Amino acid sequence: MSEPRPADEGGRTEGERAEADTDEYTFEDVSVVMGTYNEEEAIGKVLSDVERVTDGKAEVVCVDGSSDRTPEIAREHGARVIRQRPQGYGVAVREAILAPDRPIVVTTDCDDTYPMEQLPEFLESINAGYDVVSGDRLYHGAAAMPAFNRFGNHAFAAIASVLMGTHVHDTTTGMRAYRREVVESIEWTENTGLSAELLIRPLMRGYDVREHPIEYRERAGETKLDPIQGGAAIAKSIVKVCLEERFR
Ligand SMILES: Nc1nc2c(ncn2[C@@H]2O[C@H](COP(=O)(O)OP(=O)(O)O)[C@@H](O)[C@H]2O)c(=O)[nH]1
Ligand SMILES: [Mg+2]
Repeated sequence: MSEPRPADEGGRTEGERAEADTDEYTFEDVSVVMGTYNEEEAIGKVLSDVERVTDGKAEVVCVDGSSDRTPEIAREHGARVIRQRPQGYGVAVREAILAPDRPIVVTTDCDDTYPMEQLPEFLESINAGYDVVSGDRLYHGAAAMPAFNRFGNHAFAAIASVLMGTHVHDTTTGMRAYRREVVESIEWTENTGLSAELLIRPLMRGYDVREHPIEYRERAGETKLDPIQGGAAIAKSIVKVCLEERFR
């Protein structure tokens, strides 16, 4: 098989190249979405990073349950804010994913742990044909993650890998890019375990999913997830979702 030619070479005319270029998604096709729950320490930085990295082109949607200044700061940064009574991570993120209509949706946490500087790499992978691009925090060691969570996340990945029969590395990451048709074609059921569900169901339905190594930073502000209760809920979701997909 011959090597594929770089996109900017070969015998294509200007016109053909321009036409091909329009097939590529840009940040004008991207919505960056997140649940926000009392994140006034982090939200300004996270939204400035998105604005800078995407040249102000990505749309930002926050589903917000805060009682602090988070929603005002988000609006000052041009984000669309949808208010929602706090009901947990997954309830907020599901709403955030389904509310916009741009063809690519990127999730993140609003705590400055995820590297918005790597958004262009996520878009590149979508343009290379992947349906889901999942940020793998554990690849570089995740030194900024509390040791208990790191252990839990390795365990979740091991359980999910066995149940799926496919090796995955980080099932509960908050940073992913999805083609809209993927998130709209599946009925989501989980709350605390939504992140794992959003990886497992697409993988088990044959979508092209890629894990992409990301840097992970220390959290600004307090975590909203109880590690023990939340961890147990996630483990339960992983088992339930894997079995449901296997016997679907
Ligand atoms: N709107 C809303 N957002 C939430 C809720 N619970 C968590 N979040 C947000 O979801 C994201 C993930 O929560 P986080 O505390 O970072 O969980 P951790 O990464 O596991 O420590 C953060 O941006 C939170 O503000 C909720 O009940 N409602
Ligand atoms: Mg977080």
